[in-house]
Amino acid sequence: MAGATGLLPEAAGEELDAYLARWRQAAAGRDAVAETIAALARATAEIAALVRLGPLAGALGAAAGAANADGDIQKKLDVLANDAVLKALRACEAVAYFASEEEEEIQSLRAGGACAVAVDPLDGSSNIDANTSIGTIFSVYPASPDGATGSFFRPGSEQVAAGYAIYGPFSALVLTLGAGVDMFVLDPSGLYRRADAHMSIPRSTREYAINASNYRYWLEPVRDFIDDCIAGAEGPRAKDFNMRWLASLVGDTHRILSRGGVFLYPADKRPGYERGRLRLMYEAAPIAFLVEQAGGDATDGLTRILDKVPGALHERTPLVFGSSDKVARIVEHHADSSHARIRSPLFGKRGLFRA
Ligand code: AFP
Repeated sequence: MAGATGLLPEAAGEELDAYLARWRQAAAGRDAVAETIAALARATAEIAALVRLGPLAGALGAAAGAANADGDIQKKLDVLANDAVLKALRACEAVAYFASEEEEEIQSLRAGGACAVAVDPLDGSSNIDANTSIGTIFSVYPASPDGATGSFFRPGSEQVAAGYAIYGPFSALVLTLGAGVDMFVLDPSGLYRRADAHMSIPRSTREYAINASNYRYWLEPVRDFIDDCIAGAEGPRAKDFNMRWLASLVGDTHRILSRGGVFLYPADKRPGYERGRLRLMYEAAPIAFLVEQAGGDATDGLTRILDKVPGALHERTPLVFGSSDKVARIVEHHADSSHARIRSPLFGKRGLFRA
């Protein structure tokens, strides 16, 4: 039955503000994180309203006339999204430091703030004019007494919150505060309402996500894994697989959180891709926190993402995450590559004794 808005059932979910109020009252020391998440929610609701206008808001996918620190050409929406997040965090008394894909340096916002926030303000920029899902990714750390660098150059396991906003057929905020993953859907009035208590990733999957056009650049462990998937029921895995690739980390993550799967953006042989394409601090680490909280795993092929410490603001990392059985198999492939591989005609070009 339609609710007061005429669109929502009466039993629509709990508003994010009420959820955060309950969370902060349940234990001491949570006020700053709750206020930071509320500020990020306001900023992402503002970005969602802009994205919803599409071309009516002007050419959001057009080049903004500059490149970011990592050399990516900035789109208008990259800049507008960064401005929206920075404005909301400047107004939030809880936030001391701000790191962003669109900023050359870490910004100090407020002395005495208890939190440090790293963001990819607009992930999936190449999809803006294609009207496919894009998003904002965020990571929250306790501000360090050692200042800006101490607040961000640390293992991702020290995050206190992480999440993303996805701007798609429905817009939503997917959030972890360290006790599972919840989804809040943006309703027509601009409020986030809880829609899914504790998203979880199935251990196994038959679906992988990778940009297959880069096959010739991949290193052997990734090629071996994908070859086995493509070989399907007649190959060593003895089952068929499916592939998806949205070229939007947020979109691929949301699918994997919703139904399982494994995502790979590996290192490859192209110049500049020696560590893949995705950035550790504001893309891989927050996604890894969410994925682990949902029962999945995230690695660079050899090291757990949440154990890695960035050495630079825009440092890249190979990224593999999703259903834990498949992540484990990809790690095995990477471990195998350090040993002579048995070449056997029985299984074409690869080992007889493969797990
Ligand atoms: P853009 O924000 O520049 O579109 O990059 C998006 C992204 O960082 C990530 O969201 C995708 O998974 C990945 O790049 C897609 O990379 P390819 O275009 O090389 O497939």
